[in-house]
Amino acid sequence: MADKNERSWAEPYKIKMVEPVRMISREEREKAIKEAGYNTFLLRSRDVYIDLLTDSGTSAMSDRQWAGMMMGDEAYAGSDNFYHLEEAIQKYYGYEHVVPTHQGRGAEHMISQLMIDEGDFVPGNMYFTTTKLHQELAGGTFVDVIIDEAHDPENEHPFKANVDLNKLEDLIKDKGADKIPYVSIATSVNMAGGQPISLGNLKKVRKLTNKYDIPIIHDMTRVAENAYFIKQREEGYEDTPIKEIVKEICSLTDGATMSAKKDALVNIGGFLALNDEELFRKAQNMVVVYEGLHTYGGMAGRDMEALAIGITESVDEDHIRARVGQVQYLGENLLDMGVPVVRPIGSHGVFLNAKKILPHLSQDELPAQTLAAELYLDAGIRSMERGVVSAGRNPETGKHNYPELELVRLTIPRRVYTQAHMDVVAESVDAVYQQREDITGLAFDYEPEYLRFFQSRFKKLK
Ligand code: P71
Repeated sequence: MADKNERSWAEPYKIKMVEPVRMISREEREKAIKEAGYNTFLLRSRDVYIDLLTDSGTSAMSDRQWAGMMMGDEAYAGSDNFYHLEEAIQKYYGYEHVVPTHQGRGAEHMISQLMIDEGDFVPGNMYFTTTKLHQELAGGTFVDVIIDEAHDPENEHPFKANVDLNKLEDLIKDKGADKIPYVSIATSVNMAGGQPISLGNLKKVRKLTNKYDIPIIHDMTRVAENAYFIKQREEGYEDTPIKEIVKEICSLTDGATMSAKKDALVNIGGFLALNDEELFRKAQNMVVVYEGLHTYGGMAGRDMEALAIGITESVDEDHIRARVGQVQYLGENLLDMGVPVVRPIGSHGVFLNAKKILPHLSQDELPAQTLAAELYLDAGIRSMERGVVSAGRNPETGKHNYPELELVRLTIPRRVYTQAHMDVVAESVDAVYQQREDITGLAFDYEPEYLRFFQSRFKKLK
């Protein structure tokens, strides 16, 4: 996307090392997807041509990050790299205390167990699969307080991750502030299509939670991408550096969970960051039970070094403009082709509206799962279902949750693919879109208990 009054962007790097990719034949793809039970998570990556399953842990690291890997201090305790990481988090995010974890869900596990009691309610701006599961395992119930616009894939609201303050206050009044351990606020909301929350809205959430003395825990997995949209769209922030916007977002919250595998440009890692000293002590004690010592939490020294450097790179203006710019480029190509996608185009991927593309399939025929399988068949492009399969079952009734959004996510890894790859993806989506009427649905063949989308198997309906 060309910024207003500016020339188009180009990647602020050149390529030093390449990794070959190949497309196997249509026959081989048919065999591969059948063997994978029509679940893209169960494909072997060697059978994939362009891998848009996720932007998680799939980034290309910079030469500086690789140099940092060589500086790994693999001492069991007190590794230098931990202190570098702590410094980077304090400098760029402003949180005081850091507990490293192996990835995001390790931090989600700890914050949920530490703060949520049986019977509590956790309001948030749309669920995320692992976040909600950990809240439920701790005895809580997630309550969605995102604005209604977020559930409408065609609504062009610039800040679809905003909190509906009435929904939030009604919940607090209804359940009582003592039943709400914290409000869970994600930046660049994944399940809504990579949509941002505005600083204006976050300030209001802060004011409301202050009134009831409720903390805010920030899922900061894609905070820099959210900051980019604030810079583009929110009045008064046009000239504010991304770094400052990121820090302002963090300053309005009390702590954060981070999957560093996204924004922060590493292949593995995460952390829990807290301002409250007492809670930090508890988390530090808990991490030794589940992750590792409090100065590595499941990461190698070299991983912590790469992460410290990745955080610095993630808030660089040129980087974030090219990163989000590439996603916008793909999205705009698809819009030009008339393919129904979630609008506005998100920060980390383009989300295809499977309900609209396959209107002849009921949600029980798993339109998004079906579309993801068809995309793989067409040109070996791997995407991810984000619909009824991801939404799982209601723990009380055992029935499927039926989300409004039935989406297929084309997730763009950072610094990995070129514009030509994006063109090939758009052509393939268009080819599948043209033959949409002939596509039949899927049914469950095997379903595991937790996070079923990862391991479920499906069979083709005739
Ligand atoms: C993504 C992932 C990875 C994933 C996780 C679950 C299902 C499918 C794919 C992970 C996130 C995330 C947010 C906002 C916490 C986690 C968990 N996203 N919050 O989008 O996006 O972090 O994977 O490091 O444990 O593909 P973790």
